[in-house]
Amino acid sequence: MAQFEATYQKSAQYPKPAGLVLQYGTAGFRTNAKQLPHVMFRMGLLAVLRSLRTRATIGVMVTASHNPEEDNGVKLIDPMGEMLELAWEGYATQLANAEQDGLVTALRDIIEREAINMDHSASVFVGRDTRPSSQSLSQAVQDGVSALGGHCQDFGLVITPQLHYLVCCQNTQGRYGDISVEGYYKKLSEAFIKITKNAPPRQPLRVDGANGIGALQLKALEPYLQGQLTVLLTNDGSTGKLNHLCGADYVKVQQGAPQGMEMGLGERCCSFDGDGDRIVYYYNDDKGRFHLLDGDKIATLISTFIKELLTKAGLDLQLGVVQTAYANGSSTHYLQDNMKVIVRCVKTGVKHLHHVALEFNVGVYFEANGHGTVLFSKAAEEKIHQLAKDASAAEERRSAAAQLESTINLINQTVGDAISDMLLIEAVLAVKGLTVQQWDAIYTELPNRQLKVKVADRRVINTTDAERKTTSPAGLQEAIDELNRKYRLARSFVRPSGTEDVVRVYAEAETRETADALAHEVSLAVYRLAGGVGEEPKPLN
Ligand code: 16G
Ligand code: MG
Repeated sequence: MAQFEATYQKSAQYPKPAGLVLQYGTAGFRTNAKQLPHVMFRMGLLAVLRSLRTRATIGVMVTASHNPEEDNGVKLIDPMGEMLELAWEGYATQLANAEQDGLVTALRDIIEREAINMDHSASVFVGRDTRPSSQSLSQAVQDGVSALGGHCQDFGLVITPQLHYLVCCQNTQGRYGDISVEGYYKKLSEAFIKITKNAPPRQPLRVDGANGIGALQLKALEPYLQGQLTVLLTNDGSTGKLNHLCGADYVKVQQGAPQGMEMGLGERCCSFDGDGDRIVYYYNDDKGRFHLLDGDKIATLISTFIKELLTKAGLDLQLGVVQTAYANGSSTHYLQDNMKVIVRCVKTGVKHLHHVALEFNVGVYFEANGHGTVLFSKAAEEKIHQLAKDASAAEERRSAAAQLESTINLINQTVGDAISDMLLIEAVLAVKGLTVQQWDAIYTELPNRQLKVKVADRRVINTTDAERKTTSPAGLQEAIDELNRKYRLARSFVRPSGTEDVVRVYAEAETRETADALAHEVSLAVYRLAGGVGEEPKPLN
């Protein structure tokens, strides 16, 4: 076929470095930008095949999120704005690693296995972050799409969740929202204004934009908020380097403020990550101590708000919260015991959380690192809409349903979205009249510590029960159980990282000292029983 000949010719412009092997992981492909042009071209090809297979528009986002500026990456977005289907992650890896001479064979193989009809037309949406390498890499994606005869629409600089939104809008013929970045601003800002219209004026919010695309997009959206929220933006990309000493990941890991953030006592501050799909909040108390409000605190705030509205509306809809093993034990207890909501624990990785959240009428999911959103089932949305327009219902019930309607519109249900999450948090704080300190005080976190242990081969560690227990190597779980019994309110677990060549250790306990001691002792157990390399882990204090 002529298409294949053209593809083969064009691909020579994007040669694959000999011997380079990359894998499509939870975050797509991610590595130094210099190694990626051929991967981008080929993901353009794959997006065409995926589009033909699903008969829908597919998204391709060029970003490496919170990684250093020199890195880049690429992720495909499925028709409803979900992450790429698992089987296709395998095809992505296959295609990216094929040598030039095997490229057409690799393409034909996917076409055959998926019974793809090449006569239809394909449609691909492309977006990118602000990295210096992103523009040319995005061009490589677009060249790949064109080479296979697909139609490409370039949305330029967008946060990852905006591209998810745009793909979903396109494939629902605009029912999810207008198919434009402006449509996104309008949908979110109108919902925000509706929810907060009767709330008293608020102090401004300080936002760390990680020197990335989130800053640019927030700046563009702000006028649409019509003064209902004032943001003071730092790390807006005008001078600093992307993710350098700033951004959500930096703040979460360092447990400290990003560079450039002037935090007045008690002021609300938040940080986005480099592609705008994660957010954390924080403030300094009157003793100048730094307090982080991570994904667990966000999930609690949002689920409390929605649960209260459901109760007021008298709607019998089941609300569930999905967490990972990293969720602080206090958050899980608070949700289960005080709020009486169902809590589920799943393996690390956004797609696992998203998947389980779909089981509820209203599924709230957040990773402790600040990635999360809320999913409303079709049936739930339908009931809420019915009630909101039911003139015979009591005023209180109807107005709660109207607030829920706006909440649905404010949330980007396709994926975690720093801007949408920020607006929702701000709306909840405004409506409930809560300060950031009051929000923080909803429950008190157990002191916790995360450590890494280097081992010869991290695959010797296998886990079960949503990564909360190990099944190998022999004796490790027994050792961890015994250590957990030593301290009050103690819990710890270990798991091999999916993104780094290390074993991760998490421990929490009643006090800072015991949490640190437990984390250290568990690290030692991993080191001794799972083939630790280098120096033995040292006590923290
Ligand atoms: C990836 C995941 C993130 C997870 C992290 C864990 C997505 C989009 N991203 O970044 O959800 O928290 O990996 O990293 O799923 P780790 O396995 O190294 O601890
Ligand atoms: Mg990100």
